[in-house]
Amino acid sequence: MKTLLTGAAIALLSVTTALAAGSHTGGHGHDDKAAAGQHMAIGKPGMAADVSRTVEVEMLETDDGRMIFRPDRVDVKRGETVRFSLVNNGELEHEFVLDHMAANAEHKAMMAKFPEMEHDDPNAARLVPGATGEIIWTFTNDGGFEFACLIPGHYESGMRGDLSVIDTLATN
Ligand SMILES: [Cu+2]
Repeated sequence: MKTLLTGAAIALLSVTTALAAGSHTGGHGHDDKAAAGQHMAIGKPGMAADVSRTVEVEMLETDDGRMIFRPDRVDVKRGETVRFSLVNNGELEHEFVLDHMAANAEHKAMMAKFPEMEHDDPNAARLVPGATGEIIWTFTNDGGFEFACLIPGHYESGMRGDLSVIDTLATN
C-alpha cells in the first residue's frame, strides 16, 4: 500500500497594518538633562549660605503597614533654597529622592530590576533606621514635583509626597 503525501498549500497571511496611520501630536519632549544631577527640572543642589528655610521630613512605617513621609506635602517658592532635614524613625532603610514624577517612576523601575543599586545623587539621600541626613536644594522652576522612596515596594506602600514650587511673582 502506498501513502501519498500531497503537498499542502500553505497560505501565508501577510498582515499589513496601516503604519502611516498617524503619530502623536504635541508629543512631550524628553528631559534629557535630568540624568546629570544638575540643571534638573526641579532645580539644583543648593548652598548652605543660601538656605532660607529648613523643612523637617520624617520617614517611618505605620502600625497599619504603610510607609510614609511626614509631612507628605511641601510647598516652596521658586528661587528658594531649602534644607531638608531628614530623619528615619522607621525600622527599615528608606530614601528621599527629589525629582519630577516621571523621573522617579523611571528610577523606581530601575531599582526594581537592580535592588542593590546604590546611588550618590545630590537630589537623593538613603538613611538606615535611626539615621539623619540632609539635602540642600534650590528650586529654580515652578511646577509640581515629588519626593519619594524608591526602594522596591515602598512607594506602593505610600512613601511619596507632593512638592509644589510656586512662582510668587505670578501669584502676587
Ligand atoms: Cu522607604
